[in-house]
Amino acid sequence: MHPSTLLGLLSFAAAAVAVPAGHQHPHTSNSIKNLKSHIKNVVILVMENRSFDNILGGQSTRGLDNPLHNGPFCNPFNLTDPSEGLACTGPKSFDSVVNDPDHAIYGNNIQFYGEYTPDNNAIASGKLKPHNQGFAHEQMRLYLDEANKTDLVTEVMHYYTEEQVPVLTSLVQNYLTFNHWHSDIPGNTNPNRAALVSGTSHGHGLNDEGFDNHELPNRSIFQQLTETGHSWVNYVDPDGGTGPDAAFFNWTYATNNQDKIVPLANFYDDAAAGALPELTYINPSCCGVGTTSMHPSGLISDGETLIKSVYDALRSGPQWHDTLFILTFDESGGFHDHVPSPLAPRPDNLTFTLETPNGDDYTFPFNRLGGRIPTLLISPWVGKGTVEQKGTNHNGETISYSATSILRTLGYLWDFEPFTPRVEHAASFEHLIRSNARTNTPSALPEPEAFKKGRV
Ligand SMILES: *[C@@H]1O[C@H](CO)[C@@H](O)[C@H](O)[C@H]1NC(C)=O
Ligand SMILES: *[C@@H]1O[C@H](CO)[C@@H](O)[C@H](O)[C@H]1NC(C)=O
Ligand SMILES: *[C@@H]1O[C@H](CO)[C@@H](O)[C@H](O)[C@H]1NC(C)=O
Ligand SMILES: *[C@@H]1O[C@H](CO)[C@@H](O)[C@H](O)[C@H]1NC(C)=O
Ligand SMILES: *[C@@H]1O[C@H](CO)[C@@H](O)[C@H](O)[C@H]1NC(C)=O
Ligand SMILES: CC(=O)N[C@H]1CO[C@H](CO)[C@@H](O)[C@@H]1O
Repeated sequence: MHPSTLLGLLSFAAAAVAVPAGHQHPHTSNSIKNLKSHIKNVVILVMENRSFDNILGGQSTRGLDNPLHNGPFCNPFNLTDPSEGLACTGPKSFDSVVNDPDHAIYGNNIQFYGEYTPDNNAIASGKLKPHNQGFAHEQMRLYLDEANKTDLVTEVMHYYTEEQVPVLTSLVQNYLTFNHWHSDIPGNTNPNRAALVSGTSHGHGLNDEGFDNHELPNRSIFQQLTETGHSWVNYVDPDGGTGPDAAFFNWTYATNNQDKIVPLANFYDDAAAGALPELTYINPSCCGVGTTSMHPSGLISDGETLIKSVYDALRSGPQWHDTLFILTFDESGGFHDHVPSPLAPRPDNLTFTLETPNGDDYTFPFNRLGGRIPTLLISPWVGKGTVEQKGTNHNGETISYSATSILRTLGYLWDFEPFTPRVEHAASFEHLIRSNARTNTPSALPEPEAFKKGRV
C-alpha cells in the first residue's frame, strides 16, 4: 500500500467519531457507489462575480459563517490613512450595483493582502497571510469620483437580506449550502470558468481573446464525457456575455462538437420532455441591466428569476428524482468576504504576468484559491437546510472546497482521473448524497421581485 493511502485511511479512522450518523466518508467505495446509484443527471449553473458574504451574508440558517451571525466585519476606508475610519458590513445592498468592484488578479491582491504585488515566496511559505482588509479601499480608489462613500460601502461591503433574495433563501433553507467554497483563481471570469471545467486556466489570467478564439488546448469535462460515451449539452442564454464555456477549448471545434452548444430555451423543452443529457451546463447572460448572471450592474432579482426558472423546470420534470443541481458562481467579483483564501497546488507550471495600477508587474503562480463564493447542492438526495463545513482531500486532510471539487466528484460519478494536480488535491462531495430520497422538496420557489424604494 502506498504510504499516503495508509495515512489517508488512518486519518479517516481518526475522523470517524466526528462524522454524524448516516453520513458517508468521501473518496471511499461506499460513497462513490451511493453517488452512482442515485445521480444520473448533473446540472451546473455558474452565476457571475459575487462573494459568499455579499449574496448569503444575511441568511439566518445555522452554521453559516456570515456577517449576520458573526459580523459586522470592517475594512479601513483607506489602507494607508487610518484616520479616514472604517467601512463595515451591513444589511441590504442594491438590486443593481453600478460600480463594478475590481476583480483583476491585482484587485484581489490588494483586497486580500493590502498590496498589488504581494511577495509570492512569503505567501507560499505561509509567512504572508491574507487579511481581507482592502475591499473598501479599492472601491474608493476606483469610484470616489463617481459616487459617494455611503453608496460605495453599500455596494462592496453590504449583504442581501433574506427578504431581498427570496429564491436563494428558499434554496438555503431547503437544500445544502457549502460554507467554505472558493473560486479556483483570484481573478476574472473566463480563467475561473475554464478552471471549473478543465482544472486549469492554462496560464490565462484575464478574459483575453484566447477564450473567444477556442484556443485552450486542455482536456475539458466536455471532451472527457464525449470520449467515454456520456452525454452533455451546454445551454447558453442567447443574450450572451458568459462563455459558452464549452467553446473555450480547441477540442470542441476540432471534433465538431459545437452542435452541443444550444440556446437556453432548449433547456426548458428538454427538462419538460425528460430529455436532459447526463451533464447540463448552463451559461447565464452577462453583464448589464437586463442580464441574468447577477454580475454588476445586472439585477440581483433578474438573477433570482433565472435560478427559479431552472429549479422549477427541473423540479417539475420527469428527471428530478435522478438529478443533482449544482448552483455556483465563477468568482467573488471584488465583493467583500471576511474568510481568507487558502493556498492550493498549482495545476501546471504556467504563470501569468500583468501590470498593476502602480506600474509594477505582478506574476501570479496559480498557487492559491480565489474568494469565497456561494455554492449549493440542490437535489432530493441532499439534506434539508444543511450547511457543509470544510471537506476532505484524498490524503485525509481537511481543506476548503473549491471549483475543482466539482471535477473531483464528477470523476467519481463518470469514472475519470483528475485532469490536474489541483483537481487531484480537491475535496470531493459525493459523500453528501444521502441513501434515501426526500419527498419534502418545494415544488416551486418563491417569485422574486425587483427591489422597491429606488435601488436598495
Ligand atoms: C489614502 O490615503 C493616502 C495617504 O493619505 C492618500 O494619498 C490617498 O489618496 C488616499 N486614497 C484615497 C482613495 O483617498
Ligand atoms: C449618496 O448619493 C446618493 C445618490 O446616489 C444619495 O441618495 C445619498 O443621499 C448620498 N449620501 C450621502 C451621505 O451624501
Ligand atoms: C494542457 O494542454 C497543453 C497542450 O497540450 C499541455 O502541454 C499541458 O500539459 C496541459 N496541461 C495540463 C494541466 O494538463
Ligand atoms: C489543441 O491544441 C493543442 C496545442 O496546440 C494540440 O496539441 C491539440 O492537438 C489540439 N487539439 C485538437 C483536438 O485539435
Ligand atoms: C512542473 O515542473 C516540475 C519541476 O520542473 C516537474 O517535476 C513537474 O512534473 C511539472 N508539472 C507539470 C504538471 O508539468
Ligand atoms: C471581478 C471580475 O472578474 N469581474 C468579471 C465579471 O465578469 C465580467 C465578464 O466576464 C468580466 O469582464 C469581469 O472582469
